[in-house]
Amino acid sequence: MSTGGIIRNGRKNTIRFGEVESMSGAHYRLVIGNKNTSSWSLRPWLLMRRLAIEFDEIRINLRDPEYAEQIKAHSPAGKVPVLWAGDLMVWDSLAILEYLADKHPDLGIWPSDMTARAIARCISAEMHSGFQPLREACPMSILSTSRHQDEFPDPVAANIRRVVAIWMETRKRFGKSGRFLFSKFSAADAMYAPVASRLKTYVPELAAYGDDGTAKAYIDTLFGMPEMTEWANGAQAEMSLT
Ligand SMILES: N[C@@H](CCC(=O)N[C@@H](CS)C(=O)NCC(=O)O)C(=O)O
Repeated sequence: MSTGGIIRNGRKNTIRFGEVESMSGAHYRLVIGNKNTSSWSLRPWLLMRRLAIEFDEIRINLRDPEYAEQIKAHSPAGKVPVLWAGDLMVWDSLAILEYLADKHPDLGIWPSDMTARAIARCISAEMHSGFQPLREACPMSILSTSRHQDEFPDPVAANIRRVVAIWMETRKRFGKSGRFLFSKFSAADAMYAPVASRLKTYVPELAAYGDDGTAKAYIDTLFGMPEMTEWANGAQAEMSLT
């Protein structure tokens, strides 16, 4: 593993895996995988960038044959993402979002209304523990736009219909005063951003899965975020390295 140096405040053209990209004075360190494909990594990264929570970024190349050893240097769980807050290690994307919500109650990481918050947690947990057929059939590849498929096996199609229904229902019920699921960007949007990427890459026509235009517009909202562009640019920069 390249232990590398520290890149200060870097949004550099040249990037390396295994290096620490540092924001001066950042309290957190976020260990992530490849930006093109590491869907779990995108969730906390997007939330932290969007809400301007500063962090040092450590990238592990999951295509390196020795990646498992490299992750183990950061987490015995052997998975990314991992958040280091001082000497506290928080592994697992959803646990990281919950920890950040505890640490930064002023940032509105979950919706402030208790009913909305309960639903936000339900749909986030449903994403976190479900949609395996969709995840297996349509791995995230944020830079790919031409993998459209006209048909999917039934379990995958059922997942797509369920995601569309969740987005439509949530937007209609809680999203009237903004463009995100609960109007304002929240942890639920962070959890679904990689799902949006999958649908964008693989599903040409969401109307076939019940969309009345809400799901399509929501994907556009997520991909219109400058932070998503920053992530995709990072993915592009990594491609030359892998
Ligand atoms: N439930 C975990 C899943 C994490 C996960 O599967 N991460 C993948 C990368 S996206 C990983 O580390 N894969 C390496 C491996 O399984 O060896 C979370 O939410 O953080």
